[in-house]
Amino acid sequence: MTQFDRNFLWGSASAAYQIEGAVAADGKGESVWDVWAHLEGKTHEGTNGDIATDHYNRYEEDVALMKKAGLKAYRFSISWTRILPNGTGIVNSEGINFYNRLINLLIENDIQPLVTLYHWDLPQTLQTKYLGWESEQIVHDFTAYAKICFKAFGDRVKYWIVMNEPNIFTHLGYIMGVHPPGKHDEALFLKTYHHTALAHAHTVLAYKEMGLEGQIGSSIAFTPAYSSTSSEADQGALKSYYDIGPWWYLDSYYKGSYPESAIEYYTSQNIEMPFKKADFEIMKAAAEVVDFIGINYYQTAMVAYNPIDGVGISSFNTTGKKGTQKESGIPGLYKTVKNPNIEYTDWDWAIDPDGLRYGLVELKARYDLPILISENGLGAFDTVSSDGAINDDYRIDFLRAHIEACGNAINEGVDLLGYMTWSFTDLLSWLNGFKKRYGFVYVDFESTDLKRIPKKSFYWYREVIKTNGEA
Ligand code: BGP
Repeated sequence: MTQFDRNFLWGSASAAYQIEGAVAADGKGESVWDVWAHLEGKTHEGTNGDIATDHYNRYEEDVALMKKAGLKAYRFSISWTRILPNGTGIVNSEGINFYNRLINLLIENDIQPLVTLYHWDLPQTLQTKYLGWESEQIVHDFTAYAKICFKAFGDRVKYWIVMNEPNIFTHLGYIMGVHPPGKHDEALFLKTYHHTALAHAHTVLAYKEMGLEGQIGSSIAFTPAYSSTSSEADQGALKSYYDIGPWWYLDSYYKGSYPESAIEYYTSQNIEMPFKKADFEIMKAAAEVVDFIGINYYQTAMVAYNPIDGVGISSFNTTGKKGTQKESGIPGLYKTVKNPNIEYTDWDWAIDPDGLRYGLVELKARYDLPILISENGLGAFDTVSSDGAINDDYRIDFLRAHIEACGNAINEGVDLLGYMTWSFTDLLSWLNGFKKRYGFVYVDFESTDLKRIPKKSFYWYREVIKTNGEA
């Protein structure tokens, strides 16, 4: 018998900057990504989202394909600068109209819209004006933007994701310097992350105050981990990894606090903590009423002790040349090492379906909330064969094993709302360009009409949905 509830949300996900294109159409303002991707050497092979899959102009074709695949849900993000070109102030009705058209079309086709409010495309005006997430003013401006969206679409949208992977965009933007604004500053990383937690909390509370019928949460990139040996040092490294990583990110959103041991660590490093006592009241109030935890799951990590003169943070494999990813870590605490028991993708991401079950069970034990898998998928170099087909059996194997892991987690008591694959069509990868593909639908980025071709996995997922997870 299937473990999946009959209302289980089988779907796929995307993000505005990665698909929409139409970068300046109908009054849209500039986002930090519109600027960043045009700076020399910031993205892989100079790729940018100016056109992307041109979803803004081709959304009808894309929704028709979703219908054909039988999707029950589709997760997409709203581009803040289509709604408010300067981040605050005058609302651009053309932007509202676009998302109304998309939402209505999805609903007409029995596809539940899951809407992300922030998937990294911060209005450039706010970056210029007060350095964006570095200023607490963003909390106010973001909440105001969210309320506009709730008012415009909240009668029809029943699932809201406030933030997408705040842990990733602040880490990449303020520690690694590979996302805008390209800084390397741990204190700023902690500060900007804290501002996302506050923005999430205020937004959740605002949503609840409006009394709309629907559910709200945020999506955190969740990488569960194992210790490489059972030695005390490696076990300690694993605890540090969780407290500085996943629990720091998730506790602030879902408990309204930060792990004590991590606060102690940062304080010992003379890094100033960004919070005020009153912040925790708001964060806790939101944690009490938030409806679900969103997680984006791609892989697990294996963690080992990292000596004080050990490795620091290293850059990612963005080329797809397997084996080029170096160890990365925090000296004196932990480092991530290769897991000898599992396979890796061409981008050196660990393929670990059972890690999803393990992670879901951990989350259930720590937070006891319903969970939405808001992203899971395999990035690969897909090729079109001579008969025009894309036989992505490796993607089918990957997704099938992860869906099985979801079923196992449900059997262990996890309340799972849905499963969104990343992604529906191929799209732009922030740091990896157009060649790292995730979709059920191949997009021919070389062709002028950006031709869409369903891959083998498209037809397979259709069966999965039809049989409620049995295929
Ligand atoms: C998540 C993001 C997505 C998407 C995905 C795949 O971190 O929320 O926007 O890009 O990862 O990552 P990548 O494109 O780097 O392979």
